[in-house]
Amino acid sequence: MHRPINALARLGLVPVALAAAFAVPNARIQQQLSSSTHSPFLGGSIFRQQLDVNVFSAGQDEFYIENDFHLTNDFTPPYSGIATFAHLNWTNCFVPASDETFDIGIVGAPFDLGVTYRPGERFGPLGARSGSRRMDPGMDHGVNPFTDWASVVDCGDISNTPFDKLQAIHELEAGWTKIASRKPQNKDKGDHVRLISIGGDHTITLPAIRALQHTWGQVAVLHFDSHLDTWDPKQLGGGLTKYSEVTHGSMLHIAHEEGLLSNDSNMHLGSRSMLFDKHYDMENDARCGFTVIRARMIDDIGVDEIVRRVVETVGDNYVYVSIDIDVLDPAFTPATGTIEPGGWTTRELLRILYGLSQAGLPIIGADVVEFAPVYDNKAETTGLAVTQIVYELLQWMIHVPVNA
Ligand SMILES: [Mn+2]
Repeated sequence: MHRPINALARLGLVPVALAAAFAVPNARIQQQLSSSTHSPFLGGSIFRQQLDVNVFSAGQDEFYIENDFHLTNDFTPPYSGIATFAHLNWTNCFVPASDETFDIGIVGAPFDLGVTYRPGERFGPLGARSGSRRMDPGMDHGVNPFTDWASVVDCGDISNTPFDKLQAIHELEAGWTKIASRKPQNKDKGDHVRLISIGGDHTITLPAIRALQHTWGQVAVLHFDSHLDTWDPKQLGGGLTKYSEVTHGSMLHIAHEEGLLSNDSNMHLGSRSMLFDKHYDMENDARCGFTVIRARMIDDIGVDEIVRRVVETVGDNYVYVSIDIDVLDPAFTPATGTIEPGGWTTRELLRILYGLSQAGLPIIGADVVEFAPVYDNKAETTGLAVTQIVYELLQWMIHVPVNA
């Protein structure tokens, strides 16, 4: 009687006492079912037949899962397990007690207090890890960036308050500074760890490069984005309070004011948004040290010429790569905060990043921002694009080791 429960108990999956407790109500239910088989509904329904579960389970012992099934099977399906980026090992990069060394870390910055349109980017790191689940450190095609010279880990997220924007920005900077103090595993390939950060709205780039300044000094920012993000806060509806000035559209203006950016080596790539004041905005942008390659120029000059111009502009500066996924067309990344039609394809962006990698530009850090998973489609188009961009940035870091 009641063999399934008893069998589970035999395998240690259900306590014997629990199996015994199931026996009584189960018998009552069977009685009730058999006494109601003459009702009009049950007479014509699939419930009419009284099924004896004991008949079904008889003779099926060979199908019971052994207790140690998961210990003897090496294959782990990509949709299972706890979500770290690409199933990488998790290292708590923020506590001194964790002394595990690594060379490249993936780190989340769940923050969206600086958006002007759609919120929800605080879920970006979670979405990216979910989107990366088909990637696996064991998968090999050409150079495997997970198993080449570098130790690559998932650092988890930088904790920051959802209640106070300025406090959260301080906490994010403290998180990146803490990680920057870690010693790399392969010191012959570089004297500092490098990070690929996953946003978060674009405001997070400001505390990220604030933290990098101690190590690398001024950096050339390659800013892939449909917008300028060098807006003077007073152009962007700010200027009311200190709190209102820091947004995902003004952080590069502030970074320039703080002396974090190289003088004339920064670039916007893929720009196409409207301007508030085309004279003032562009003059201010040039003052912040940026030149622009607009989105539609790709059809006139092509990928190779874009790469050549970037290499020429960057010179011998260290490069920080900041990728707002709204640089891509909404067809490829619909799940973002401030969408602008007419952007690049995923393939074009990946090919440009590959070109810059092959040119040997010294990449010292990167972020991929503005992914708000709630607006993604059922096929997770945006999440997949985000993780493929992270993968390409990782390839670049593997290809070009950097010393400070
Ligand atoms: Mn942006």
